Amino acid sequence: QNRPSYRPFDATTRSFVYGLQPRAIQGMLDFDFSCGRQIPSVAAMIYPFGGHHIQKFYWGTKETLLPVYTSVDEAVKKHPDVDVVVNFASSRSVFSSTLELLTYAQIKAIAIIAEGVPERHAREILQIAVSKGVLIIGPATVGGIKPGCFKIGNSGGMMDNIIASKLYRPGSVGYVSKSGGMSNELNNILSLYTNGTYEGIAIGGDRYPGSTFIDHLLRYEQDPECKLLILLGEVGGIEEYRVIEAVKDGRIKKPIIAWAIGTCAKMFTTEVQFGHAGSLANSDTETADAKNRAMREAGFIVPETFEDLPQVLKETYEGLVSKGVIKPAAEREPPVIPMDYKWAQELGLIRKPAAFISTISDERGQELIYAGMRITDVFKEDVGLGGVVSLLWFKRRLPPWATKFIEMVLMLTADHGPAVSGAMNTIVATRAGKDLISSLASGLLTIGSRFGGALDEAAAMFSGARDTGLTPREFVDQSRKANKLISGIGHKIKSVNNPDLRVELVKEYVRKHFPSHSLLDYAIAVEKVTTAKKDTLILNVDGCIAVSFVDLLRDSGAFTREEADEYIKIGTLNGLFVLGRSIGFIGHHLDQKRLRAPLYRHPADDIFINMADVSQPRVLGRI
Ligand code: Q5B
Repeated sequence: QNRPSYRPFDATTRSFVYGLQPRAIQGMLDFDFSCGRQIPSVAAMIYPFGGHHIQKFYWGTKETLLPVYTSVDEAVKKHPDVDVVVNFASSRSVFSSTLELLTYAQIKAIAIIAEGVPERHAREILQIAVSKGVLIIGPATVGGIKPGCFKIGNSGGMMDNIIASKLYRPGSVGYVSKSGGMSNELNNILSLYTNGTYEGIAIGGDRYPGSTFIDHLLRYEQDPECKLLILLGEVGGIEEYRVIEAVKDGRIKKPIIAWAIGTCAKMFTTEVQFGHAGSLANSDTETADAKNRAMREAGFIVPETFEDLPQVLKETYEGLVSKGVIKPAAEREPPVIPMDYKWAQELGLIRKPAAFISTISDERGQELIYAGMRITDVFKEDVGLGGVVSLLWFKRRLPPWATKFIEMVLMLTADHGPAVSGAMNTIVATRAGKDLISSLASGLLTIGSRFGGALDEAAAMFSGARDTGLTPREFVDQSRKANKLISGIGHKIKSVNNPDLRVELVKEYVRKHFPSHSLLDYAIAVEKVTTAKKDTLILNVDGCIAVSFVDLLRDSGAFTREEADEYIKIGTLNGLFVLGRSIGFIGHHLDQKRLRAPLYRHPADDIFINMADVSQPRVLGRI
């Protein structure tokens, strides 16, 4: 790039942002757009992790793509026009990344944002940078801003601040400060009392900044577009004295307004350390008062207090205008940049209907909440797994007999051996090399109206029959006439003579703890009819749980009749089997993994294969 050395940033400056900082980049691009730049000031991001990819940003009202490179080398080769890097690397990695950046002659300025960079590292970076003629801004800085041209990272604040401080076009005042916050304050004051900021740099608050006040003020002195200088120093260090020397020996001739912050330190009886690492007076000359005095004596324009700064600034600026040194340009309106949706929402300027409604849990606050109950209370009150199911499925706390029943169901249905359809499929999937979730899904997808998924229909059939006044025999006959199997009746291996003890346990619990069990009684009466026909046509585990749950929903007093019917209709009861059996399927998957079970292939002699012979051509129809 052919920029004079005193002007490291102009309206054609292109940069890399090191690190994934989409918000800062969007801020830089919005600033560029408001300045009227034709191309974005950010060419690419460099981020060593996560692979090469692209990210999307707004460019005014349109969108633009920026590449993310995993190496500096690739970025530099792809973008020979880039000579500035905004380095957002953390304090741990900023040293190595900056040293790497310094090996590329193309890079002429690096802003180091990280705080907490060890002083030893900062000094080593500085030494190499000086030898290579690279400008370092920072560490521990927001960076700086060149109105109308280039913005380093988050400097200048949000767009409303940038527009209000007229940073979208250059002014005539160059400043240097330590603090990013005070830079914003200066941008604001300059926009109110002068024609605005020409360039502003925050060198950062560390004891060993990569560039100091004098480096930037000497640049501004050389730059013909910069007419008035401001030095905002502070207590601690001796950098202000280097500027005093430059004023005294004539290297700085432009009018310079200065103030050292921290004059209040004398009001404290003890030593005061302000926010910055370097803002501590180690001797009398390092106090803010001594610096202000010395600067005043050297011919700087130093106000009496910081509050007087705007007035001093106004007078000096107007003097330069009247002398013709500053010729204020005609104002132009910046382009309107649409406000970010999130920001507008935060300000309460817009509203939008939510795409989803959720009523069972909330993790947005300090504490996770299940249906209004804080997770700490879930444990304090020991609601158990049944209590959690009642909160998340039914949005209410059920009485202990009901939550215990839910837990009993989950325990009873947890497994029924490896031979059942779902366990088989889980095992076959596992042995085919599938992972836990896939194998579990394979088992779960096997649950259907014949295996484990008969609860909802059983609940609907039994309650429907009883509610319409059918006797058990009439219900069985009617189902037979309609060629419909009764859901919840029948089992492959269990029978009257080989009873399913799970079913016996459920019956016993329900009879003992439920306030009423009329549908269970009805189902047992139906079972009497079906088993009289065939002893395997028992009330099976699906059926027994289903009718008992209808009794719970209808008679616990916790649900209205409409709610009870709705829970049956929306498939809640099959959820009990799915949840319980997931425990077993996971167990089967882990078991097969532990056993190192090889790929399963079903023996061919166990499959009767019958195929049509298609080796001879068949004539279809008549010719
Ligand atoms: N018949 C369960 O069939 C099974 C009849 C019926 C009237 C019926 C069958 C059925 C309804 C669905 C159901 C849940 C397929 C079962 C479960 C979990 C499990 C599983 C495990 C676990 C068994 C023989 C004769 C025929 C049929 C008649 C059969 N069912 N009549 N209503 N429901 N039930 N599923 O033994 O005159 O000879 O033509 O679909 O509730 O899945 O452990 O394995 O924990 O994992 O093969 O317990 O009952 O009997 O089909 O040969 O029928 O009985 O019409 O009469 P089977 P089939 P006919 S629990």
